[in-house]
Amino acid sequence: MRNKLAVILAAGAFASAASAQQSVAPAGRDITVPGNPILADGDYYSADPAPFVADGQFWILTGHDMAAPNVNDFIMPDWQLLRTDDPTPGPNGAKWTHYPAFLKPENVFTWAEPARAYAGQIIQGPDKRFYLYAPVMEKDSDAKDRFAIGVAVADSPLGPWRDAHPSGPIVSQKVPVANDIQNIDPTILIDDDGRVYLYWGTFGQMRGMELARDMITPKGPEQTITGLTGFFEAPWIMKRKGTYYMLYAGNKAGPTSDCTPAVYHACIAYGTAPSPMGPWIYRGVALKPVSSTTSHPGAVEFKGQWYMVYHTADAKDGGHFRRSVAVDRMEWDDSVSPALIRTVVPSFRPQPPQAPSRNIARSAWATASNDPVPVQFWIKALNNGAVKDAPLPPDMWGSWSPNNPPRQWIEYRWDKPVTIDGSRIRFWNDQPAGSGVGVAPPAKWHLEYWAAKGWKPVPGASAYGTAADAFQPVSFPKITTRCLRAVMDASTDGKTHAALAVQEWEVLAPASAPITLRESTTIPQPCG
Ligand code: FUB
Repeated sequence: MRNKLAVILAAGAFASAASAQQSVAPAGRDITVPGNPILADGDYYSADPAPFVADGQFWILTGHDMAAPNVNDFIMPDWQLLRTDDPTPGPNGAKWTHYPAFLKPENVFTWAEPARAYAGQIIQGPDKRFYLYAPVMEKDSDAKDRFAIGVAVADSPLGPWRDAHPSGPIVSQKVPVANDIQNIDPTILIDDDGRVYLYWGTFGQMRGMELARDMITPKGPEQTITGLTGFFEAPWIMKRKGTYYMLYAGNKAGPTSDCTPAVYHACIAYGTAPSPMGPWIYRGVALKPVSSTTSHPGAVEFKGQWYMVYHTADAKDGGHFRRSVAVDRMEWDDSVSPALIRTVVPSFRPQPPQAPSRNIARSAWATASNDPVPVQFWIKALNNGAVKDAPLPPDMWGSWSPNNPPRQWIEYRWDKPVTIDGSRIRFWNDQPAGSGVGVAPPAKWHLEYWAAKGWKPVPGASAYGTAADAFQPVSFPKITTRCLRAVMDASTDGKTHAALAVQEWEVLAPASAPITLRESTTIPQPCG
């Protein structure tokens, strides 16, 4: 509370000055971290990590997600810092210091709006001072998109921070040259020769530009960066053994993509170049998609070991807009030149054993009548055990297309026959029952199982409820099968058919047992 009040007072004191300054070094709180995510208890969500090394310590600048569980928006009022002298958890965990809300956009940039403290980066300049490159919203701009990149400077990561370019952002849709992209996600490199390069961008558009050695003044020209296959956002520039590496969130999607099956998800992809402005060549995937739809990388060498930081939805009550920062080792494959990055293996906190369950869907392999499913949906959402109040398309299987057929099915296959006597399904809709457009609950549905020679309706089933956004339970006398389908007749207005969507589909065994997750990547034989 003391810090919050002091920051408010500081903001008031500087309101009429040409530049703002956040004048309080915030207090940190020490925490012991047994594994990922670093902040896991749901008190503080953290996103968009950017690591840096200063004073022999490993630091992470992060954003701060504050969206309510059912809000699908980036509610990000401030930035946080995390600091440790060893990011790897030992037997007693890693020791971190957490500095919550150490900086707000409006307290350092007089020209910025509160909120939307998106992904920034701190780097130590040649003058030993720290420079923060921060995407914030300009409050008095008539640009179509008011996101802009400001630069702040401080003698210590904890501040006080002041605007290094008080006349406004160094990059926006208006400066240094007009552009029509969303100017966020800056990343910065000070090259071995002292030249400084800034990159930024999102929605598939990346720009790069040289800055003057003062770390602030655009030198130009602003260039469009190409060659980084599937680039979506979140670039991170780094250099190793003379090669320039660009990590980024990639969303080249499809059933055979090396990056992601579902377009809303992202992998962390990377490319290399022989010089800061390219030519860039795609090199592969450095981190597979995580539990949040967005993925955001940063990487740095610390005491001889490289680490990647990223965010996930893995904290308590986490979500796509309640993300949490994780850190893992990043290894190199020096058998090729330039070296490749070995795909990072995410690690987790020790988890309590899961409660036994009757649901055996999690050990099944899922497919659907509309395979390959449209890339906005994700077939594996059917049996991932996650149900959300406000799901995004990749949180469900779905069938939307411009001309929806009257019937669709989803299918589970197991490696061996299973005995079952119940099921629960959770439909999702954006249109009411009886609609012929959008996604509506099914007009009706039923279960079919593979019985020796063909698909047969599950005998003796109880009523099949069709309401969306609540599990619809069905029970039936025991059957043994290796394949089960939920067959859905689409809602119709008599002219066209709506699409269908299912968030989660459980299949119940007669008795609870420890949950088995499907580990095998081999597709079980079809039943028919
Ligand atoms: O946190 C807001 C946005 O989400 C960032 O700017 C992107 O990189 C994505 O992580």
